Amino acid sequence: MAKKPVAAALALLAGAAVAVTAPTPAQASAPGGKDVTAVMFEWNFQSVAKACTDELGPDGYGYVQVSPPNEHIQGSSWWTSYQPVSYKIGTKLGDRTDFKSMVDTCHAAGVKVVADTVINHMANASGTGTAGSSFSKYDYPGTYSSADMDDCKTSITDYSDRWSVQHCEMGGLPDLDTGEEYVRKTIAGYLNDLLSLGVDGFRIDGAKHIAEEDLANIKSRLTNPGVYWKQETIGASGEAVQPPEFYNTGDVQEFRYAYDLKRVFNNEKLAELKNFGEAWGYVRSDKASVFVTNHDTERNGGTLTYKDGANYSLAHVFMLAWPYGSPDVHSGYEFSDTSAGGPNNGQVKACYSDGWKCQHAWREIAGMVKFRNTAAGSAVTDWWDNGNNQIAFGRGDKAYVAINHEGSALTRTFQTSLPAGDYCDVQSGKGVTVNSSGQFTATLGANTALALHVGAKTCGGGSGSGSGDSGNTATGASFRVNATTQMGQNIYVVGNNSALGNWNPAGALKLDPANYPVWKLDVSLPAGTSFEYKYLRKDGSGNVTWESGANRTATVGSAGLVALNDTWRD
Ligand code: ARE
Repeated sequence: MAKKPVAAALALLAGAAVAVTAPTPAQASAPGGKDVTAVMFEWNFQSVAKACTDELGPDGYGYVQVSPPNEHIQGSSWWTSYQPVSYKIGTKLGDRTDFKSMVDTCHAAGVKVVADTVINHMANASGTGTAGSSFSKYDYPGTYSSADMDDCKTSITDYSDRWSVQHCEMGGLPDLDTGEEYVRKTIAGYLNDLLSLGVDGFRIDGAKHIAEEDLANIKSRLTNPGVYWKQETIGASGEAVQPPEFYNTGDVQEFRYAYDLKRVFNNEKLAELKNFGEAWGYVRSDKASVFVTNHDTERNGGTLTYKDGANYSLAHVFMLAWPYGSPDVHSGYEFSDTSAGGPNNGQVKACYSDGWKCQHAWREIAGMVKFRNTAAGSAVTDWWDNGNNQIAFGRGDKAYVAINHEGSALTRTFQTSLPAGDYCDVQSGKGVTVNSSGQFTATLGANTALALHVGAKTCGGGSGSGSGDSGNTATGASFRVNATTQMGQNIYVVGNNSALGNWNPAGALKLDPANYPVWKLDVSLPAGTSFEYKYLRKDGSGNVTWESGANRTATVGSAGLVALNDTWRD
């Protein structure tokens, strides 16, 4: 992730907008081609392990990021994770054994592990931590004493003052004196412990508040000083400390990318995205870590969130298709209280249950991970836009995406650089044929996307499971139902054949809320099948509510999917 060949191409793109439509510059190879991280916010370690096996590995994610694993203050709020008490591995998300087992399971699934690490400060509290250690503010027996804290004991108020940002307290959180030998050694000891458990990378929380030379010193002490290193460096104008200062130690999170995607998808035109990236003043592509949302900004309104429907899912489609930076896909939970911790103390019994959103598994998002992996190293080609909110572009002869962010359908013959042949649109699960001129004609519904890549030639295989793999249905039913739900409720479909659960609610198939309030699922059924079906709703306790009215009926045609666009009947 730190080194990507697209950087060179992007440097060209940044310099001249015309390069966007120019032929693809030759790329060497695509080392580390799997650069997408699923950020499993407040998921416990056992649940992360299961997600690695079931979804992240098969979907092609390169990394999974987990919430801080070290001992912190107790409490139900998620932000307790960010108040360290010691560097013992042990929180409500799991103990050292759970953590190690998760790392091993994820590795077996081909997914590397990034730990969110909080090394700028300690807890602003007194009591007993999640692993049983007693502590008080400025004194954490066995780890640090007051001598290890920075000189400034007041909160940062002026971000234009470098000394204050890097020596004073972030919101009252006792600041570690990272210039001190003992502190550097102790932090490196913690990171080396995580490396010994198999961790592959670190997200450095509050990196902006630590002098870059201190971070470099700590990193130089690691058993693997080349470890992936992603720094939380919020760039803001007028501030003394800016992200590029941290290139030397690793990647930097480019927050403006997410802020701008929100503005463009909510209020402006997608056509503007033609030169998105360094030309917008962002950090270097090969150093950028990007996201549509993160755990802070989905709560403070800075970015799009799962509450934004298609704007949110289409922004992910764009992010994953566009060669700038290394994307994080935040996978969190529904909330109304911005402090609320993860449901069930982080245990995810099933995706889309108990408020867990499982964004990493949404078809629109998951299907784009392999698109990105396949396109790695190929620059943007064949850009098209309608001057408004319909755009399309290719990634050389590897991939092509179209996004219709308008309120009516788009029918068009698209020009690609793809080899002729049959492809699967990994957004809809429908087949698309590219002719010998590289063209195909398709209709995109309002607020939908279409995405093709050479790694997904056919849609055959398996019913839609919500896992979002590129393999979708060859023939069958494409259920879409507009249904509003309360937190913890899910929409299912059930019908009169075995694929649809034989009218048994226990065998009903759960729909995917990726474009909430539209729930959707594609189910494999043989061509020519006539069937009856109905939607039902289940709450977190398993109570079932059937929609009203007569059974619905449909027939799968001789080829392709029967598209069902329904509205829940109260
Ligand atoms: C909690 C309470 C506070 C209390 C504090 C100490 O909410 O009221 O003062 O405890 O008792 C998270 C939560 C915080 C929480 C903290 C500790 O978000 O609310 O505080 O955990 O439990 C700055 C930093 C940036 C930081 C953001 C939040 O630069 O590093 O603030 N982000 C990371 C994490 C957070 C986490 C922490 C750091 C702390 O991602 O989740 O806090 O470990 C401008 C500046 C930014 C600045 C921003 C907000 O945009 O450019 O640099 O971000 O304002 O101040």
